[in-house]
Amino acid sequence: DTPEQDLRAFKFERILNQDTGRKTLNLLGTINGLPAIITAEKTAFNTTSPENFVSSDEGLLSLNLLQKNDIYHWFMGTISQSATSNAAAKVNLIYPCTDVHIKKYSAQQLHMVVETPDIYEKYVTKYIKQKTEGGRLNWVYNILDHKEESEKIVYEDEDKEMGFILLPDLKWDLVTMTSLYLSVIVHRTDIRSIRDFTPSHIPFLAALRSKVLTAVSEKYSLPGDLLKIYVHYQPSYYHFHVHVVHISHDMGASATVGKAILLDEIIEVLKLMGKVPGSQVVGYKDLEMTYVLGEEHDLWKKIFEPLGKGEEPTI
Ligand code: M7G
Repeated sequence: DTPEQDLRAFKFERILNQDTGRKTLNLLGTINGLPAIITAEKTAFNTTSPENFVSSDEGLLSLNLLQKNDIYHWFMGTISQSATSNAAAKVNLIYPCTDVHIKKYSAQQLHMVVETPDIYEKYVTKYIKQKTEGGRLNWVYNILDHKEESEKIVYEDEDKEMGFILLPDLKWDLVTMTSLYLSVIVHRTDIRSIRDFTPSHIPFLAALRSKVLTAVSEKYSLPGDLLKIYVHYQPSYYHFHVHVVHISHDMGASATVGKAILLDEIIEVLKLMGKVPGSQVVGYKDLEMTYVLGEEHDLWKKIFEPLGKGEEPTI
């Protein structure tokens, strides 16, 4: 079956989450009896020819005046759209999906947690090890081996130690510059998360940062001060990668405190390590990390919820 045939065969089961502000919808269902998730997001307005916005052929195709009062008028309208050049929505399909995907895309209560070096060492490392197994990183290796998405690569440095691939993130629609979203996926396989960084990684991170800025500026004519470059802790995928996002793009929780850490800040923190008198901090593994977790997240269920009740983690 083609990806479109798969998507059309989706049998709806329930809504996992909906955000009326960000205009997103997450649906759970099945395709050929296997669980599948559809996430949909209405796209930003296309502003390549704003003069056509009011055109009944190319812009607002039909209008319905809801009300008028003095100088105020409000309408509902339909907009001229095309799936290839001016789409109404960006639709992602994960098929077949796992329980972890279902939890990730479900509405849930959030909590701030403090991950001490001890909790990291004793429990979280076990969790991270599990999350690198079972084919969860296949999509990453497909990109690094040029098996998938190779035609989309924006820049590649092939060096085994210092190298990486810069390419569009699946969250980007590939056209709207103000929602530009790229990922940097490193070639080295020894960094699971920022917890693995020590000051010895400063040259690697600084060089990566500078090459990414040059590549984005050459490809998209975007200056560095229009980009947010950050890393997630915790990430969903434990192969080191960096998010490169247009400053105007409101990413919601994905780019806020409690989840996103600026690459520049990481480099600065690493520069201080080993220089603070009396400090035993050798790397990020020795820091207390505070972040946001949803109640459906395994780290919450298996580690932080039990610890909060004075019980032993079940990881
Ligand atoms: P993360 O910080 O591990 O997790 O980032 P998050 O999903 O909680 O942000 C992984 C990033 O990789 C996300 O921005 C995803 O949108 C992106 N991503 C995930 N997959 C499965 C793919 C893929 O197959 N191709 C590409 N290009 N990006 C992906």
